[in-house]
Amino acid sequence: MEIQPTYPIRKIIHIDMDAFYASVEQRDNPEYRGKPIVVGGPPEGRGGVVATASYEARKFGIRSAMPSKKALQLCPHAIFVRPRFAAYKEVSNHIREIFSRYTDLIEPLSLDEAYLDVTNDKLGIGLAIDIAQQIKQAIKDELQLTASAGVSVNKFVAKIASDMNKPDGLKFIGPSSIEAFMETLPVEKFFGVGKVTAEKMRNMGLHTGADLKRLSEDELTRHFGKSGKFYYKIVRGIDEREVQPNRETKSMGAEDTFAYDLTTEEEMYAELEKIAQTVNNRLLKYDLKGRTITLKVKYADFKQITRNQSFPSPVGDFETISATAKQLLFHSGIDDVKVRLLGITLSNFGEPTRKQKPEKLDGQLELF
Ligand code: DCP
Ligand code: MG
Repeated sequence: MEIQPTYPIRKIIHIDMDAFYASVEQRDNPEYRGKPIVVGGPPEGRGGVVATASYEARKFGIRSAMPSKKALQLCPHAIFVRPRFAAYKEVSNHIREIFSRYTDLIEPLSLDEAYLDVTNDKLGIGLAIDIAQQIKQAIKDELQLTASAGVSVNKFVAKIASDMNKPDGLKFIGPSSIEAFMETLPVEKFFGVGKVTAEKMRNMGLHTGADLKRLSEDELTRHFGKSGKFYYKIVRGIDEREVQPNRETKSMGAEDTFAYDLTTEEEMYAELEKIAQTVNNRLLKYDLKGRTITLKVKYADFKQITRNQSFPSPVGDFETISATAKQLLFHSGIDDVKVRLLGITLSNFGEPTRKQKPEKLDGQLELF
């Protein structure tokens, strides 16, 4: 009897623009081309962070989310540019229009990144590699920008692949090479494995996919909860997640656990400003605004509280996020407390006309 695979075989492309904001700036300002460009907050003053850097700037070690001050230290002749989100949004709309020539199954992950399911492409091209090549060419011709594409049979492998030959890359990982590829992959590259889980895995002697593969599904679930089931499959190259064209983001935020407990108002406010800046950047990247701001505080004794405030219309700017979070923190009491974690989340992204009570967010803050 022939054994049929129990999971679907799809043709998935993951597209990601190269050094997105920086490339748009270099395209629109010829004097920036070939130069180290840092897009983000200014290096003077507090709280400025790098949104992205041109490839020329990355040679100096400059990376996204790094304080702009540090970027300046690494490369004193770098050119610092404030982001122009309207320009990035316009490019984003255009690339999505290009994608839609080939398929309607498009799941944007952010302004510069999307999954496409081209199992049944609109033009009947059939070969996913050809489709990826044509999309890259259209982006070059129509937008004078480069993108990298990953092609495979599922989302996870396609996403890993798009990152492998950046910039201007095209990488195909076919079904027969997936398992071998997974075995060499470091654990932190696996979907859903953050810093904390990666650390836990390394402490257990699990460094690569091959190590993960030695554990049974039960063992993985015992150690990593529900995600264990997912790891079990993914390390065998199985990822059944569909490309979801209308996926809704329910919340977006950032949090930080501190190396030592915060005890003064000044320290807490400074950390909240940093977190607010990260949240603001993420909201811009995903083109979102929300009507509810939630503050999460974890104390030294691991007690945790959340406090939220809702607005009549959606907000997303740094000032509002930072001021609201500080106010919520102030009202939760800051005298005689030891704070080990602070987090800010935006939610309630729906239409403002739909009357809703502020969401209760306790225990729902995992969606970062
Ligand atoms: N971005 C941001 N803050 C971050 C990460 C990213 O504001 N911490 C913004 C700037 C990026 C854009 O999102 O240009 C896309 O993010 P990517 O992670 O795809 O990074 P890039 O496109 O800049 O570079 P790469 O060529 O590595 O994809
Ligand atoms: Mg990118």
